[in-house]
Amino acid sequence: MPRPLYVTRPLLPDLNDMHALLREVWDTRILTNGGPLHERLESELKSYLDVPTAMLFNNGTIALLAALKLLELPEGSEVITTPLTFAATAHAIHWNGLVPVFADVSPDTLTIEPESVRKAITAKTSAILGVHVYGTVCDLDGLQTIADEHGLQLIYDAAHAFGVTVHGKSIGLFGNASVFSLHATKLFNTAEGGLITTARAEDAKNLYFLRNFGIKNEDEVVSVGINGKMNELQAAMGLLNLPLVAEEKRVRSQLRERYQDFLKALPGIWLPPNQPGIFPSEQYFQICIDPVLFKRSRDDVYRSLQQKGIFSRKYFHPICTDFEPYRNYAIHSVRNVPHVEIVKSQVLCLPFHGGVTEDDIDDIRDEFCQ
Ligand code: T4K
Repeated sequence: MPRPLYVTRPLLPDLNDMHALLREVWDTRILTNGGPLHERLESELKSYLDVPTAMLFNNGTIALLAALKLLELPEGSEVITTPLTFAATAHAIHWNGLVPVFADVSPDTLTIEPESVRKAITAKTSAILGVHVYGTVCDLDGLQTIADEHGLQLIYDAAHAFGVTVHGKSIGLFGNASVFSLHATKLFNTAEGGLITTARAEDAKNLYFLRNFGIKNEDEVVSVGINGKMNELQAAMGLLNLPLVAEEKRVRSQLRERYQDFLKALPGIWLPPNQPGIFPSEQYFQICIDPVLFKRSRDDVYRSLQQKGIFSRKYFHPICTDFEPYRNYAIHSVRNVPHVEIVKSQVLCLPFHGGVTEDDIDDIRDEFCQ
């Protein structure tokens, strides 16, 4: 039994294929700054995701910073987001000189809840940053309606939503921009990497400047850009991993069914929502454990699995408002007690990747069905 078993396992290309592709890099000695492999990957991703603009970055966090910068939000203005996310989401807002404001999550999806967003709007609000957390798609219509009503920009952290479509339309086309992470822990990875997509072809030019110091040519710097460039080694990983994504998704989708088969009958276990019309990302398999109904706590299950070498994760506990920098920030909610405050001690992501074996599934089933 291969243990430890982690929550995720990166896709890796065949080492001989990687060697052959790296030969090209060694031959040209072009290592970064928009090399040929980078250009190929960017163009492949544009078609794969069916978007007019797809711009590679060196990681998802820098891509988030750049996407927020693209919106040219007034300094010090407020951006409403979810506290149930990775630290990078809130930090990217803060690093842009903006103020993160937190709104509660929907009990059905655990994504940011439009009615709670309404509660968080002030005269200083400039944007909403939705997160398709675990790959669950946000209430796209609900958020867009609010954004339109209040003249706000809408941006998505799609770190977990690579390849998702909504009634056939790429998730990367919603809102003003979508940001993907291509980190090792993501379904499609370039070891470290990020991607911004938008529905507007004209955004590519500004994003190009934002990721390359604002350099237009040898004599001109036209905007306050950063070093957001993906290098050729990352791009090589991406080119070879992209064709492997479909098979990994197929295996994960079977694993999802196996988990659901034994979990759905158990009292106190919340399962990921089934979202009609949505082609899923298969990024995470998140559940919530109600300690009263299930008669065991999330932390108890987490520790017990760990003793068997199975490393589930409590994503995203602690939530952003538990972090030192955001400790005094409110969570705006339609409830007296925000749902996220309850769910943060219940959520657990089970191992979800092509390396999970039958024995692993048996051990996880035994853990839940004692
Ligand atoms: N927005 C959202 C919603 C995000 O979730 C993230 C990143 C971002 C933005 C920012 O994107 P990036 O700047 O990272 O591209 C991991 C990742 O580092 C992070 O990318 C990811 N979200 C977050 C959810 O998970 P940790 O601290 O949980 O990583 P770590 O090292 O504990 O890895 C988890 C497990 O994965 C390990 O137990 C073993 C396995 N693993 C990990 C790595 C790095 C491997 O098997 N191989 C590996 O190379 O943050």
